[in-house]
Amino acid sequence: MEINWFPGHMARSTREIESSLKACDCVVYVLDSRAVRSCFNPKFDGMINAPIVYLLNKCDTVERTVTDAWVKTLTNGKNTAIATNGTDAGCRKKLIAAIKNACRETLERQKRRGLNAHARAVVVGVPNTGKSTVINTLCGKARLDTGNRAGVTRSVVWARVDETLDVLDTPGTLYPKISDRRVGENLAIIGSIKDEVLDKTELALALIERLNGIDVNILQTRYGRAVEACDGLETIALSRGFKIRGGQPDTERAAAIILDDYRKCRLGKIALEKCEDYEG
Ligand SMILES: Nc1nc2c(ncn2[C@@H]2O[C@H](COP(=O)(O)OP(=O)(O)OP(=O)(O)O)[C@@H](O)[C@H]2O)c(=O)[nH]1
Ligand SMILES: [Mg+2]
Repeated sequence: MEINWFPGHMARSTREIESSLKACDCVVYVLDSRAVRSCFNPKFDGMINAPIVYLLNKCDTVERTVTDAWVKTLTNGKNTAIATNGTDAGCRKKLIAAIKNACRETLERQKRRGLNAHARAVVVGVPNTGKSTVINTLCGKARLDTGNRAGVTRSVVWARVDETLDVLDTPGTLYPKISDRRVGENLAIIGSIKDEVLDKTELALALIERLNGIDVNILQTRYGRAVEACDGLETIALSRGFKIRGGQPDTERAAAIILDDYRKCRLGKIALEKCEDYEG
């Protein structure tokens, strides 16, 4: 499945983000725990010099072992990683501490000079990973618009966390051509690509294949029968009683259902990519 979704506003946002990255004290890179590797945007390669705090966000959608492995791999000298549930106010303290720790050089330098300590962090990530939600949690109030679809935030906006920290929300950005088929599929499955530009039937078939590759019982448990890649959408439609006129199985509705079931974790806590897949 070829994915190409890089509208004008995204190109514009990428340029704006590039200049903010140069001036910030730390970068908060928000990744979706279900497809961490696929959430890395190659456009940012070489743009980031500041320390990075990687957020394995939506950690509630995968097993703890998955995020633990990514945290270990992504934490090194300058950069740190933490698993977060952006919707959970209980994460606030941990998030603020991690960001201020990444900005500590700036904060300490200002203190030494007798200045008011103040740092700026830029929040980046592909669409729908939870950037604005995380910032609302950081600020302790629903300041920014959020929504479970790609492309909610349309322009950069500063938000004050407290007197020593400001964070910049940015629109989710991708890159012009996603040449790796699996990466494109992963991003589409987790909702980082606008649904309107996707062929949902093709995507649902890819998801069936992927889930069966992980464990054939996942779909069997949910839909009460074995779901094969070749006629999986017919099987799901039949199991749910979805029919079109003439009694044929409604495969379009079945495609929408399996994607929704995956995204809402009704199939279980399932990561599409694991850290181990990339080791060695
Ligand atoms: N399950 C779960 N959902 C989350 C988490 N964080 C955010 N969400 C949900 O993910 C969806 C997207 O959140 P946003 O904050 O709008 O994502 P964004 O990265 O700002 O999206 P764009 O502005 O489109 O790039 C919303 O429905 C949030 O409620 C999380 O940790 N776990
Ligand atoms: Mg947003």
